[in-house]
Amino acid sequence: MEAVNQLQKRAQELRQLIQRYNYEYYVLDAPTVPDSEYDRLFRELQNLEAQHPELKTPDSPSQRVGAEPLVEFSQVRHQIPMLSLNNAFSQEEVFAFDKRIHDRLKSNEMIEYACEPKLDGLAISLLYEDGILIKAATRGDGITGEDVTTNVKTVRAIPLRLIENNPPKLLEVRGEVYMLKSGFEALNRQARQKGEKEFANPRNAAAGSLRQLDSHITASRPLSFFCYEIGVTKGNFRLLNTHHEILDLLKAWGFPVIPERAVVFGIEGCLDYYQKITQMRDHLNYEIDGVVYKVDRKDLQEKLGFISRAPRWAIAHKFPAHEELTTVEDIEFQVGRTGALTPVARLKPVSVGGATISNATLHNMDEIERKDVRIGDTVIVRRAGDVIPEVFSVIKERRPPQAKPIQLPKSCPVCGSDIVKPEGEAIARCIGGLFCPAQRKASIEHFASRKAMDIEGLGTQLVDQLVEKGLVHHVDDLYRLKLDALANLARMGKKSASNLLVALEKSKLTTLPRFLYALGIREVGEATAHNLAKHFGDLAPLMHADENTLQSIRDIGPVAAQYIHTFFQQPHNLEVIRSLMHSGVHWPAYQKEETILRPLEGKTIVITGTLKNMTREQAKEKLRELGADVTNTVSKNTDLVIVGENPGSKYNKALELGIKIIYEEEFEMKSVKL
Ligand code: D41
Repeated sequence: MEAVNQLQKRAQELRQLIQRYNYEYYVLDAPTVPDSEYDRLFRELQNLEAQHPELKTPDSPSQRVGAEPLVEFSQVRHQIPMLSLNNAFSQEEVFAFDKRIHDRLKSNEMIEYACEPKLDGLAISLLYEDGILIKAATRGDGITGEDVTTNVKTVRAIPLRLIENNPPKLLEVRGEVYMLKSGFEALNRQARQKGEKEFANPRNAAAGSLRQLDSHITASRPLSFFCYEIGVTKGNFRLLNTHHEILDLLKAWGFPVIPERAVVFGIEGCLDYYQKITQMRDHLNYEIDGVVYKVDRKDLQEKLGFISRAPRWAIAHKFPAHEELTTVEDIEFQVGRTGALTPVARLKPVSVGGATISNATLHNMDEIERKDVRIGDTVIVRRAGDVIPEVFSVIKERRPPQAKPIQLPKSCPVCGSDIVKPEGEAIARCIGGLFCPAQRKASIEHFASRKAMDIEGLGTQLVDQLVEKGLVHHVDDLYRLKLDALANLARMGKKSASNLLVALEKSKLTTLPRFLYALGIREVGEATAHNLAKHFGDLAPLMHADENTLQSIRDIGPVAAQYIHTFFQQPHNLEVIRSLMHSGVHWPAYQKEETILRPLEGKTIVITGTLKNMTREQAKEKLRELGADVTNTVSKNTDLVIVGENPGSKYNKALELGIKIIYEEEFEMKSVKL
């Protein structure tokens, strides 16, 4: 018994030491022991836990090496949505931001802003229960993300336990996981040596590393973390008055905060900060794409609230797009799903803002003429964030005498059909339709894409083969593919072939908007597909709708209406749809707009007391989105009163009048379900 106690004591000692050295290294940036000492203690703990698994604790640093691979990530709904940031690309926009704030606050007092570099990483949410990390999720769309707990635990800069003896019951810390520039370069060097694909930029590398089902892979990647806000809290937590104090507290609790943060006076202070960070940018060991300004005072933040998912009190001041010089080696025309010809410049490879670029879009013929791009030209290429790199302009002084002007091809480079470019339109198209292999491939790829039928593993190369080998002519042929035929394709084994069949099978259960989007009807993007689904509720009434009915729907104009109507008039399209459904493609009944979107329509709701996990403005906005009228006085017409901490007289009034009351926690539970 005594011996076991000894071991337990040693294990705890080791965990504490490792935690302390981690903190010194990642948060204070001031290690006190050499790496070798750290590694020795780490191995001792690992051995101890291997021999006595009962000594393992949920916050043990030994989990940082990875765990059993997952089959898939589960979805996590954020209790408080993770907002996005509005962007400013110029000083004017930054001044306008400051002015809006003063106008809304009806004050001309100078505002104090908390400034931070804007990391080019991946936003995540970390949930601590009684001071122990229990869940980590990606931001996703801000409402739901993916559970990446096991992977996040391998990131050493993220504390597995708070440095606090009396931690809040629940604490959500949000921040950015990013990859160090040096680590990113080393990773790409390795990939090059192994003949593997390189990551385009540190952001993709961070995202790709966190979205690994096998956390051992994540553990091997040089990821780090900076926190920037607190989300949900429960118990023993008093919200602080300013953003910078929150970061101070998080730092004391063991979270890395960005060392370059600062609090400045007024918007001029922000612009000075922008200049300073611009100069430091290339010397920082992480990629940033701008700086963020946040109103420092929490009470002002609350007054300002947010609008369409972004706070009014914060803005990202972006750096101008990265640019580089290179030469145009050739210009090719790619044929897209709708036959549109896109000229693409093949470039002498050049590194722009950390990513190697060898192709850049020229958009269309008009653009080529306007910019007068010729083969052999020296050009400026630009990459802004995630968008496709483009040829920005030509350096005419460097044009070689033999530079070749570009002409629109007369026939499709893929199928030989005629090319038409209607007068006054920018886009030239191949008229081959589904006769053109390029269009066929692109429509199949679109059908399989993530936002459409989401058929995992069906990428460009596989689609190319399927179409070229004649295995797939139209999208419905996908569901008739057989194992043997698939396994015989290049770069496919039995295993990947059967994975694809499983993915195909899985894709059969879809949703109406996904299916509509997947069909690839011109002008029907994701949003339109949703609107159509909401309006019609099912496929049949949509198929029979005339153009007038279609035009009456939100965001659908005469052009889209005509495309949709014509699409469902084509016997060929009807045949494909019938065949898809015959193969088992189906979707759950879709609730029409009225019932799904505005469940609180006609209800009058009052909020009283202080809400802990959202501001009153956030709560109001949410309720209004759901259709409710939010008012300030309780009367017999009130349907519901939501009660936070220290409620006022409205609470008594509600009790008096016998009006339905729910407490904040219940309100959150309900909204989580809605
Ligand atoms: O460094 C960043 N990428 C960063 C992102 C930052 N320093 N601060 C941020 N602050 C916010 C708010 C103001 C909404 C709390 C953010 C983000 N949001 C953000 N990251 C991804 C989406 C939004």
